[in-house]
Amino acid sequence: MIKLYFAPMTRSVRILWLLEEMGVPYELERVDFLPPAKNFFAQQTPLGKLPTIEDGDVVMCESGAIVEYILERYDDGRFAPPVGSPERAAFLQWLHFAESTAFPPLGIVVWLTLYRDDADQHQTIVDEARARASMSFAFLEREIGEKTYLLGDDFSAADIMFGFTLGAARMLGILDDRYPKTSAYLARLEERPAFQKATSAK
Ligand SMILES: N[C@@H](CCC(=O)N[C@@H](CS)C(=O)NCC(=O)O)C(=O)O
Repeated sequence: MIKLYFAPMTRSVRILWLLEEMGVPYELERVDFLPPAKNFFAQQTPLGKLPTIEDGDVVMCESGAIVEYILERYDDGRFAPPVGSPERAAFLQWLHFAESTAFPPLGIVVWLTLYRDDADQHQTIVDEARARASMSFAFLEREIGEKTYLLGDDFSAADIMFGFTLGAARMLGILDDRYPKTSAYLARLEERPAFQKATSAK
């Protein structure tokens, strides 16, 4: 059975959300998130990061990779398009865009405004990071258009990856009513019972 090391409000929410959507049995190991002001890789998990999973001999961190692994091993085709299909290309792009392009500027804002207490000395960098984050959401706003989910009518694990990023952006005041389609898309994600279970886990 998959063991998920979990702390609320961290990227481990993505994995819990996915497991809940899929109905895959799991064991939740609740740990306290230690804000990384000084030490990295210091979380109380086998690899020092959140999320971390154990699945038999497999031990992994890195949320996007964990999502792909769980899908490869346990999905029956409901949460990702087939390998090699055009839809798969879009799926992979959004899955990775969520963490590799959209999240990094948010990480800078979090780092400078929440984990350090000298944000006033870095206001230009914080402002630039917020502006750079906004560009990703402007891109998503154009791309999501009238679609229900990132791939169209079908929900996929890429929506889980992006849903967490959007939640963080809204919490930081970066995702707001400048992006009505993106905000409506996030609201649709929040209606899902698996999202609610993952985000209310204590
Ligand atoms: N790109 C990684 C980022 C993982 C990450 O930085 N997680 C945070 C919690 S959301 C963490 O463990 N921070 C403590 C640290 O970096 O040591 C992923 O998507 O899993």
